[in-house]
Amino acid sequence: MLTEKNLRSAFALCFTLSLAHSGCTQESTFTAKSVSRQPPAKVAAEQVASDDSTSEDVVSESPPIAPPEPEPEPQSTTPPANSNDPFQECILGDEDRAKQPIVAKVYQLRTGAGSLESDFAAGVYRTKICMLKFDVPDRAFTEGFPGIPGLFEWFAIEARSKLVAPVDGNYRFRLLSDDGSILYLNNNVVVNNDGQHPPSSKEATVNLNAGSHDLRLLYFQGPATQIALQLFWTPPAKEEEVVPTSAFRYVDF
Ligand SMILES: [Ca+2]
Repeated sequence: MLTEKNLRSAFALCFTLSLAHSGCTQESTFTAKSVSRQPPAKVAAEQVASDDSTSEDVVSESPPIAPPEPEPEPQSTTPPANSNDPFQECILGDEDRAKQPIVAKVYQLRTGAGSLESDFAAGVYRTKICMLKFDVPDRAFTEGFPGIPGLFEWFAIEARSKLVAPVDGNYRFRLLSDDGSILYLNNNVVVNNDGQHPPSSKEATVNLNAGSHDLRLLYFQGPATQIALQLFWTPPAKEEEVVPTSAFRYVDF
């Protein structure tokens, strides 16, 4: 019977005598094949052990961690275009600038301020806000501005934007306010409604070319707490309306 022990002995004998006999070659080949089965098995076993080790290392050094919860998409705080809040925190994304086309700086005036002409220059800058349009009907103002909730009297705002005239022609502007206000277009006074007074309006007509025009609007609030600030226009062949948000373009201010 050909046992593995016998085959090993035959292989050893052939190797020692360096015989070229075909039987030896066949036997040694067979033996080699028999023996050669071990290394791959061993390598495989080692590989498994290595794999296990690697797995254990990974487990011990890096315990399973649940994937992080995806960051929730930031909710836009951009107010809707029809928001009733006239004074809003400015959201500075490009898209938001288009939605909030009017930028206004808020100044604190001295107590007892009587007009823009007499007191605006001495105002103390407090914050910057954004507006969708000038549409604050006569109402109580007790909330104050974003970031300055207590400022509801003796303040002024200086607003800037581009005003886009859709066509050439005469435009009538009406400025209603409590207290005073002044509208400038292209650095010229168009409507002067300055002074401390209850809700009242003044108007003027100007000829504008189609396109954008520099708009600056000053407003001040005297004693608490009623305020009003509305800017109306009557474009050529149109009815009067509050100048819509779509007519304003953001300017860096
Ligand atoms: Ca007032």
